[in-house]
Amino acid sequence: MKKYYLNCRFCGNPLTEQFADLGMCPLANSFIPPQNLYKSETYYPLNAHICSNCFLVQLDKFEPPENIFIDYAYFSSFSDEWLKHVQEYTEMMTSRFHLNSESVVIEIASNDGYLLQYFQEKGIPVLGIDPAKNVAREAEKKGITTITKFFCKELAEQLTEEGKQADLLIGNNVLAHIPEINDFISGMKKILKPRGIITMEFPHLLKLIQENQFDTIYHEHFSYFSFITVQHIFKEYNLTVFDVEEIPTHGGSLRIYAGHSEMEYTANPNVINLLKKEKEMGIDNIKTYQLFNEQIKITKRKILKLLINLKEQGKKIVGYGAPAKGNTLLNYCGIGTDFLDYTVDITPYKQGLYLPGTRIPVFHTEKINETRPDYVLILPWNHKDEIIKRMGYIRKWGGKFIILIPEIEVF
Ligand code: DWN
Repeated sequence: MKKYYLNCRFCGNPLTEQFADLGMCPLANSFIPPQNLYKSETYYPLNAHICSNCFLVQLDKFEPPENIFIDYAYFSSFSDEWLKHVQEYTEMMTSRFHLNSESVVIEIASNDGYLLQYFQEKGIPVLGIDPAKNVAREAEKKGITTITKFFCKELAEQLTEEGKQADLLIGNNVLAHIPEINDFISGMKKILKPRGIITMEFPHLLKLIQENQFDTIYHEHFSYFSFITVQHIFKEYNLTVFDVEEIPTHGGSLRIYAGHSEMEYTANPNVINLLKKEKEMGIDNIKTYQLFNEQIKITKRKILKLLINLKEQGKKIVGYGAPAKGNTLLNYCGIGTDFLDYTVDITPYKQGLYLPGTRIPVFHTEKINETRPDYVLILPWNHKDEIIKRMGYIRKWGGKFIILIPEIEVF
């Protein structure tokens, strides 16, 4: 059975242009328990293509979402900054769209209830949808009803029949994780009340290119979006994107606002300006994408030069964080325990496990105080400020931080 496609998952155009070839890599969140250390591991081509018709950057689907997201390693509530971000979002949406106890807020990929908890506190009815049973359990503990299924058109139709439609339909960092994007968007169209609003946040492809964020390419991110492409996809399903914000999360994301086109929304200046900015940056020109591969190779060589140099000086280097993106970077650059003695993470689920491919052990953050390494390589660079605040005590023994993306920094 063909397990991957060679046509654009949105427009069907044959994919002929390569965007990034990151070699062979295990699934970024397939952490290894100790008992499996001497078992084999599956590697897949990590090879992103760009559609020359709709400019959707995408990966082949080697593993279906069922094999990735049912037992999931990522818990959104482990970042204070991220919780602050979504709490501010809740306040803004409640006032902008006059949400109240009569409204219904539905979040697709609701994770551990990190966001819906703030609407719930306001007495606004919420419903979570997330297939990851282990993560959804945490949401249920917060009293947030969560349907542990993948969102799709069929589920949208079933919920609509049950009278469960959304005044506000939220999808943060989910769009990239959807292989069947056409079915997903038509499901959103279905479950949205006539005057309902959709907001979605997703990493901005323009930032990925401009800031060298090649490590955010991994198999659970099936697609990578520019604003032009998202607007085009929504329009295909009679959804109008009428507002957009550039936000700093996850290395630079977009938050879009959309509604039924039948409500005749007009695009505001933010939309017009971002379209103009993307065109000026060549986001609708295939040549822009053809340079990225070379950019990645240069970055890899710079990273290896730094780490080889430090190891030749006899320095002790450890990782901080066990993010999915870290596994792309470490596997692509060939950085194993020959460079990093271990890494740490505040997520209990990850502690005691080993990173996929490199088999670098993941410990509790306390380990750093015990071993007092010379350098701490921050793998989730998108949380740099929060992590430096949390780990500032390494200065006591002269410890330094290393950041590799967007540029190498040692400080
Ligand atoms: O798209 C996705 C994004 C939203 O989150 C998912 N596919 C999976 C995940 O990607 P990631 O794992 O690269 O995300 P983060 O947010 O960069 O991962 C942060 C990791 O760092 C988590 O394992 C938690 C950990 N962490 C920590 O140990 N100490 C995070 C902070 C802020 C800390 O202080």
